[in-house]
Amino acid sequence: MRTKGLSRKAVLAELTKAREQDLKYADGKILCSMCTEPHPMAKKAQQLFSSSNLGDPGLFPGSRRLEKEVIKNLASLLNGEDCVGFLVSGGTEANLLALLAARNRANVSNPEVVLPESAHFSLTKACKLLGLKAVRASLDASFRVDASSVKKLVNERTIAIVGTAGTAELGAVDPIGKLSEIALNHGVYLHVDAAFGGLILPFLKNAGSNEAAFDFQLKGVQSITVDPHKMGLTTIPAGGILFRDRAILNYLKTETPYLTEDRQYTFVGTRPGSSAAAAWAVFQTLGREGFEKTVKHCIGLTERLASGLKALGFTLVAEPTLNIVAFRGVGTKVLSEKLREQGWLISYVPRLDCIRLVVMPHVKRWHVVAFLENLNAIKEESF
Ligand code: 0PR
Repeated sequence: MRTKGLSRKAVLAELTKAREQDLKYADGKILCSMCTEPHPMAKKAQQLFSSSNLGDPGLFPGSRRLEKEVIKNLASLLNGEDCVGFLVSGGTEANLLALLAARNRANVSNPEVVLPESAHFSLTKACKLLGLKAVRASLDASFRVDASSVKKLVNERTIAIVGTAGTAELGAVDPIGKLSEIALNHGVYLHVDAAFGGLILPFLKNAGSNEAAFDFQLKGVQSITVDPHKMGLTTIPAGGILFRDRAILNYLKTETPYLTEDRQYTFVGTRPGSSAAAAWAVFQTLGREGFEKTVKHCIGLTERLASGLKALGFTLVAEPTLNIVAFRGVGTKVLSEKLREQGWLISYVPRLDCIRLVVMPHVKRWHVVAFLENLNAIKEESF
């Protein structure tokens, strides 16, 4: 810590320097992130509410109201009119809270969780923290969890089954309807990790079909993770956890006797009211129509990218369900390194030996065209 403070100008100059080192979504080269440039109204709201703390909501009733309204909006998108929930630090905390509730509800010794092989690593972290054994269910040919594998793994120690609606690697959507049946038949808790897909799937054209159901309309689903700071176009941090009904909260409750409210249900204590305000501002500004337009843009570009990759002779790992494309060809790893050298921020997934691209709202048509041209040039000169 310096002894004497710097001038405002000097501090701002240093901040600007650091900011310039950060990559910008607007450059269109970030194709590996599930976050994006926040909507201008989210940034504005975040500034307005920068001192608000949802950890002591009696001091900030306005912020608390906005959080409740955001949760209500999410619940109505996910067909869960009686839901309760919270805005948390991200999908990791949301998944942790879901498994904590499930574990406390079941109250069995040597508890186990059935996780698809494709489950996000935040669930592995949660299992470690909660003393849960993760048993892995295998995937089918389209990288969705195989429901028969899940069924075989359920036993008296199982405290929860997890399904993913939009896997981080491929955007695959597990057959949540089948998982819901298994959960109901065995009296087991089902958690859906829709951290990414939860703000895409409700806006897709075929969202109404039974086959596509992944939310609270399925009676076995007890909780859903859905993150506004991914496809919700809001500022970080904004994860979301929704529970089917209020009764589940008893398994999460911690007494906080000297605060303005005498109990908390989240893991994090001090929580930014600005996250609630920012998400609220985006939901109000865009409405359902705005989200539909954003999703249409991303899906349209994903299709353009997928057909362009095929035309260049690459193989898609799976046909995209959401706005994620994964592909491979000859020397995929080397190709990924060359793309990075050219400034493209892409992910290489060793487990699948593929390059993964996430088409977030900051990606524009000309970025896709430039990427395909660059990829073709690298391919021509290297292979
Ligand atoms: N569940 C799923 C399905 C996810 O995709 C993620 C994060 C999480 C849970 C955990 O969410 P938090 O990171 O909010 O706790 N998925 C991204 C990933 O791991 C997170 C991310 C975002 C990574 C932007 C990089 C990045 O630039 O790929």
